[in-house]
Amino acid sequence: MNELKALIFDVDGTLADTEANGHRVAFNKAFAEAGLNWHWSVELYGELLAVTGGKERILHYIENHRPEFTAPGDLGEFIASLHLAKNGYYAEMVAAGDIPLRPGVKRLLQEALHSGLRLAIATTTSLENVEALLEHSLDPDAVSWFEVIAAGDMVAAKKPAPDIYHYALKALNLPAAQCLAVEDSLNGLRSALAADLRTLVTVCDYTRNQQFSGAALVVDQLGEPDQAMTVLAGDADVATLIDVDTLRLIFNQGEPRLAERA
Ligand code: XBP
Ligand code: MG
Repeated sequence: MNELKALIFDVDGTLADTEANGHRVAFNKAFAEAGLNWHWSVELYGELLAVTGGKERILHYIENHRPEFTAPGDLGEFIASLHLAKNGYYAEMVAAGDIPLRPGVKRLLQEALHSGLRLAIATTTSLENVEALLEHSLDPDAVSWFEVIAAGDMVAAKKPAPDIYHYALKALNLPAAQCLAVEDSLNGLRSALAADLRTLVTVCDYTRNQQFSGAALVVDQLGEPDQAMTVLAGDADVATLIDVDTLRLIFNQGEPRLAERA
């Protein structure tokens, strides 16, 4: 039987609720700064999250919501500069401590490290955004807790494609059968399953109504000793939080079935 050797974490929505009060707000500030009358409400942003990647999301918005828009110059360059400005505002918010981690994240990461599990990240957002979040919201040294940070444009195809997980597995030099992914969204789960990874889903506000067929377990949060999680799908026995024992329990329940990966 395969032994669990490493955990591969998504970032946005999984480590922290970065979207509604983080990236979304930063996108809107960048739009205003560029003199655009675009505003992404909490509700619209939830729809736009179907498209992963900030640059890809802006392009999708222009094509579907602003078909009359003409960029000043090259569209790709215009989107890239808007996205850069967005990330500047996002970095300010993270540095100000405005984006706390979700319950149980710090506890689980520390416990995993102490028990000898290797840690990695596979995310759609940029390396700079991940490092800022780890440093300011987790621990000044937290970047070094992760052996691999697979992020953003390091791969051509973003989630739900498996590329970012393939990249992380290759850098870890481990087979998928010895790793567990932690995700918050259907796009993330699809990406992990397509890379043959068993996957724990911890839903966030934007994803709690999605269907997570193929997940090893679906919970509403990782939980804390004084804040029990709710199991939404799967079997965590009597566990009230996700700790390393719970991860091993769900890992040993078996590989994702082929039919569930589609
Ligand atoms: C996260 C994303 C990202 C963030 C914004 O998806 O789709 O695009 O919304 O980050 P996941 P960037 O959690 O599945 O990785 O603007 O840097 O793309
Ligand atoms: Mg996510």
